[in-house]
Amino acid sequence: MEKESDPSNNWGRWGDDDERGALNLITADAVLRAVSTVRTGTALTLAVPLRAGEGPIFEGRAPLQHFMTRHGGDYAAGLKEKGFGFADDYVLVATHGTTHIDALAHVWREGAMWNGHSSNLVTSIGARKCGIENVGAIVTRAVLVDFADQYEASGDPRHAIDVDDLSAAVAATGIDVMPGDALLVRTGWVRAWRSQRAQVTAWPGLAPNCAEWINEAGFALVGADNIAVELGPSPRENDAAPLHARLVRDFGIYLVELLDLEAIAAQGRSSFLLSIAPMPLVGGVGSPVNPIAVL
Ligand code: UVW
Repeated sequence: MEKESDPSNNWGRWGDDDERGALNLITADAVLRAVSTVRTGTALTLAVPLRAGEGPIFEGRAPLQHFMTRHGGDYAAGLKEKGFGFADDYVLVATHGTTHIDALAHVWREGAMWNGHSSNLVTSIGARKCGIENVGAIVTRAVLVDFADQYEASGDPRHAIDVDDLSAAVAATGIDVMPGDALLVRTGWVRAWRSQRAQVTAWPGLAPNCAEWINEAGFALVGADNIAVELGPSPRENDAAPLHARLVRDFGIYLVELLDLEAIAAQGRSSFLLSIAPMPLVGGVGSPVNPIAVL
């Protein structure tokens, strides 16, 4: 049962022990609303390809490594199997090092993460509260807004999308946003990065003043084709990630980063079914994902 809302945060709204935050808004009705948007049955991935040694990836995180542990060379060297051959491989990937979802245990401020859980519960052996395993399967309706051309036209590597831009773009879709919907924001950064017109040191994104509006609209998650959903580096001195702090820690709203929104933008659809299934990595603070849009 939901408690009365507190405009300063959503702590306690889904119970004092809650570890799932705004995903509680994705009810069976929200899933059925997503299903009702399906028209053609076309399915698209929203993930950037995983390539060994390549990004895009935030500075300080190591790119993915891919190791082949069984391949044709073993057989060429004389390895025998009974009538067949096979290949095996391993990947070493930062959970936030490609298209990914942040767990609620990813961020905190003043010693408290989502719902007031202590940041001391996140240790070198993993998160004892709010780990990524709490997410489960996400199926909901996505609302897509597109600022890619505005970013290109601005010439500003840190083009800011503020609350007026965002609310006007969502209103222009004509969609009546409902609790549990997902907001997807195409900033244009992945397109620019791919054609070597952008760096991982600066990216366009949502301004800090978007947080309260996103929460009041009822979005359960926000995804974007940039490093951090929010504008980076932060426009606020001494506040490295203001939108992470408000959305993830205070409101329990999930962030999905480094999406590839090029193919879905080309479809000209503002709403569709979105499915995201993080790895059930117990104690993980994020997970690579391959989000699927169904049109
Ligand atoms: C950054 O904040 C840079 O990204 P993420 O939220 O994945 O950690």
